[in-house]
Amino acid sequence: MNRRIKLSASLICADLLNLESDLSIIHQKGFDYIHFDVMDGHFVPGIGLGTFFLEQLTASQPVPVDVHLMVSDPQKYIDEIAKAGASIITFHYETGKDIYRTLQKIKKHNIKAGIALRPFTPFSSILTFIEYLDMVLLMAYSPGISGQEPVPNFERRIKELNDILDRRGLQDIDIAVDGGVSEDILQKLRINGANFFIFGNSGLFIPGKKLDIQIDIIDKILNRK
Ligand code: S6P
Ligand code: MG
Repeated sequence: MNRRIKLSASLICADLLNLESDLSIIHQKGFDYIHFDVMDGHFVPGIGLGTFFLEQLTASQPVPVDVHLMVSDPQKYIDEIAKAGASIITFHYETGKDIYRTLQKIKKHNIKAGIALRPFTPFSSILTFIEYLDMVLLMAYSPGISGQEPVPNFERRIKELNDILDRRGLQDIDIAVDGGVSEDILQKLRINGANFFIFGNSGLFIPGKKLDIQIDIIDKILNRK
């Protein structure tokens, strides 16, 4: 439970027409990552964020980028995404593709590898390879469409994963939460063991609210500064 708190801002929810300003605030306020959703319209309903954009993003600003692949065939994109400058690549267990080979492909680029899970995917499915991971990303709702509510009792799922990692002495694996991370539930997510928070429309890019003030609220809740 002593994992360092890490904050990531979900790019797809930012003000894309004023991106420079949003990204500069995120940097100044000490965010650890920019979260970059890649959607293929097959694994999830939406289509989004491609490699050219990623290349520009990593080349033009200093905050590292964590890429969340919501695609049916993650292996196919690993090299391209790593070369575009990703610092973490996370892909979904539910793709059913060769997990070990995909992890190897990511590690070959000397970057971090994460596995993402839909809300009802059991943890038993990842136990055989959990120690190879740098991060487990828990989707609080079914991926693909942002701004939904977390599934009921989602925090119990965080606790379950936290206990599994504790029992195995895997303190270095980040527990990430993606989807519905709002100021109302942040404390509950943290207490149950999450340390890597991905903020989108629910907690960071809120219409009518100023980004820097919203980050101050987050910092206060997490006791970050
Ligand atoms: C959802 C995607 C997320 C969202 C966003 C969720 O499919 O994986 O990364 O873009 O970060 O946050 P929110 O607060 O909009 O639900
Ligand atoms: Mg995501």
